[in-house]
Amino acid sequence: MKILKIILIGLFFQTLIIAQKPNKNVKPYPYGNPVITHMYTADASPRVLPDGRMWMVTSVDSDEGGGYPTMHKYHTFSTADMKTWVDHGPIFNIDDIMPSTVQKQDWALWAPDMIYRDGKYYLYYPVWIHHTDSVRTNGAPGRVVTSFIGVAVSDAPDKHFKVLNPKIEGTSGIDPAVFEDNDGTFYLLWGHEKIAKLKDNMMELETKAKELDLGTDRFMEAIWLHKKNDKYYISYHTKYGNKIDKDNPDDPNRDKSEIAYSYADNILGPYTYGGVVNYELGVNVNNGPALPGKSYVPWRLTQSNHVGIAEYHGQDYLFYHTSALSSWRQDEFKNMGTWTQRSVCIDKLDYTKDGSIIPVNQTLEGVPSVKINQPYAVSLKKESPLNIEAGKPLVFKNINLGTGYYFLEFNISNINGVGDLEFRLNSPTGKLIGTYKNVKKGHFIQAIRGANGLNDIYVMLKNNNSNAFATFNQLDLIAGAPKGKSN
Ligand code: FUB
Repeated sequence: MKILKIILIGLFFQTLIIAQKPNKNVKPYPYGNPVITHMYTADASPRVLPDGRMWMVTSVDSDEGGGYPTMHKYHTFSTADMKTWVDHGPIFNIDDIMPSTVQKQDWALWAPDMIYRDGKYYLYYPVWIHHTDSVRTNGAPGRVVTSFIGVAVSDAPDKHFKVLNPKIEGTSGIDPAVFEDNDGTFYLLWGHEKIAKLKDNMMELETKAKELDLGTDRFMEAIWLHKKNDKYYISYHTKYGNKIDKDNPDDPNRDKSEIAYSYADNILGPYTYGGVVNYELGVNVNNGPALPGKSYVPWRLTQSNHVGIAEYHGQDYLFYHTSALSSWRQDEFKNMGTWTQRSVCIDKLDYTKDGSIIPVNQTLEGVPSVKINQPYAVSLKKESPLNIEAGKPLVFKNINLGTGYYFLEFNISNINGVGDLEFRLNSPTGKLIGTYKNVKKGHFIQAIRGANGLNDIYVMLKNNNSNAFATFNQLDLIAGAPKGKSN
């Protein structure tokens, strides 16, 4: 009950209409963080896609003011070097989901996530409905808030997404995060520590939502799941309470607005509390411009924080957001900026030897440019056609996976029986890097994880019937270096 109350208080503050100053400073933003400086972006969800680029889908904060109720669209952005981002424009907006009978200011699109599966891109979005006092639900007076998760689909991450399921039954709350495990199972996480398996159609839950045990009561929102060396990490924005003294932001008695994490060996937990991933926004920024009369940067924020974590060629990155750009565009860092005019920042995320996350160093300059010196694709198929039989692995020796490949692309021209294709490193029981479930005839692209360095690749058809077989016409590792443009 106490947790629910704190969450509701947090959400209440977030929905306040925000007064803000005009963005009148047109001088170019001088630093590398935030990474997008021509508009306000928040809630980044990063993922490498089959073109080998790092993509992110973001919420969009309003230029004109209005705060969280005016968040009405998503953009996608991509990069080939982690430094230079291309804006692919709006891919979804509130008119795609809102009935014409309701008022626009009552509906908002908050933190989304996006994933690739079988030639399609799935966008999971939280619909936040904030009925103003003029609107009555079932005749009941007062303000009513509700939120749930919908899913939309597209053929490309930079094309318009169409609604697939406007409300996924069994969800309520915000901040969906989607995750594919190495065994080919897709999970949806959202709201208040909830997780469920997704059906193959990606638009319904296969299992009932389970409430995760994160080993702490610090969780507030913005759940994110990533996996590293077979360990599951769940990161989240912590409850920050309402005792915020702007003149004493480091007050030791105040619950801090941090990104914390919990870890587990099993995706469903129980998880153990691990500590801080990202301190409050603007804490310990070296050589940052100080707010006049203060010792901290003008985007020192004691509320709002968000997390997305993704690996790109051997380095993990934390995606978060700050109001540095707002403070710059309003009056060149003389004031705090508006905290609901947020902008996505990226910094490196590292681990200790035992797998603990080292709190991220928030930087002004952002991350260095990444150069990838390996081809986009490595072909594994040596003969044509190539048969794989159940129980008899195909082995490809000494494959140089360099700093990483992110997908396997294959074409199956013939099949007898149905089974799963497993991809492992170095032995039939070695590290599982990806699984394609219930393989059929056709062309497929399957995500893989942890495929780097020099390895033997084992491909196995899992079927109890020893007569089962499949015929590959193509079997390539792809997304080693980005396709096409170099930035
Ligand atoms: O951006 C709107 C909301 O603020 C998100 O859904 C939360 O995670 C917080 O970032």
